[in-house]
Amino acid sequence: QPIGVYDSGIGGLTMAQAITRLLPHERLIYFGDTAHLPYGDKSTAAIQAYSVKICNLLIQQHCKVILIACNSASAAAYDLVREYVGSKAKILNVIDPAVDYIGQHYANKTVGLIGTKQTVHSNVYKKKIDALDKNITLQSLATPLLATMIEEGFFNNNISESVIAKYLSDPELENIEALILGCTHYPLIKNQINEFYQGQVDIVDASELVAKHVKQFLIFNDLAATNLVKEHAFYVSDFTRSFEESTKLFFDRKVNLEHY
Ligand code: DGN
Repeated sequence: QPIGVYDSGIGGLTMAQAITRLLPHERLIYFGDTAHLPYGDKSTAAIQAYSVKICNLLIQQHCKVILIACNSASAAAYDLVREYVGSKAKILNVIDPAVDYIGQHYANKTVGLIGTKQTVHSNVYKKKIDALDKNITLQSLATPLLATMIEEGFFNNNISESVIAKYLSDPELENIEALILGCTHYPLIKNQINEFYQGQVDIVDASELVAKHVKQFLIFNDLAATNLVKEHAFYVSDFTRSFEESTKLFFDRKVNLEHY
């Protein structure tokens, strides 16, 4: 049985890639909800409705686990989707693995978070980090241009450099020891963020943490695949060139996109 992975667009591919590296036997079914991109500016109700529709498809495709590979949807829809899906599939989100990591490494410290408006204004990271009771101060900044900029292919160039520098110079992010990349698109600009901080701030990229979490989850629940049977499948709700090019970038080959 496959693992379902979904995001508004290409962001979740950073998670999908990390999972395929760590778990080469697992088959993935990826859904990029490109017709409704970006999720970050949508209402909670809208993101919940998109998530339910996508989960229905992934369940029809017999996914054993569904990873909400989007922070905005993890913030807006994780609880609802878990309840909706019930025992038909296990639902994982991308926020909990990052929060666990922060709890283990940054007690009594100040940590920054960047993400979409939905993620930051939901306060989900703050609530989960406060619940750890480790005296961690979280300073958050919504950076709504970043995901759209990345989705349009603007990364590793001087335009993305200026946008990144403008956001990261915000007083809200002063004196932080680590920065959580609270959007699954941001691993694509991790190098540029590192350059901005010149190694002074640790960058918490959830993709590897999430992949490890998925692995542990599969092993613990005795759900891990033993031999790869079929190719991964990719669905989109709208064909976009940027999505097609990104899948090439992540999977080193042209993949067949199906419309749903
Ligand atoms: N990649 C998504 C996230 O992690 O929040 C959403 C980005 C977007 O749609 N703006």
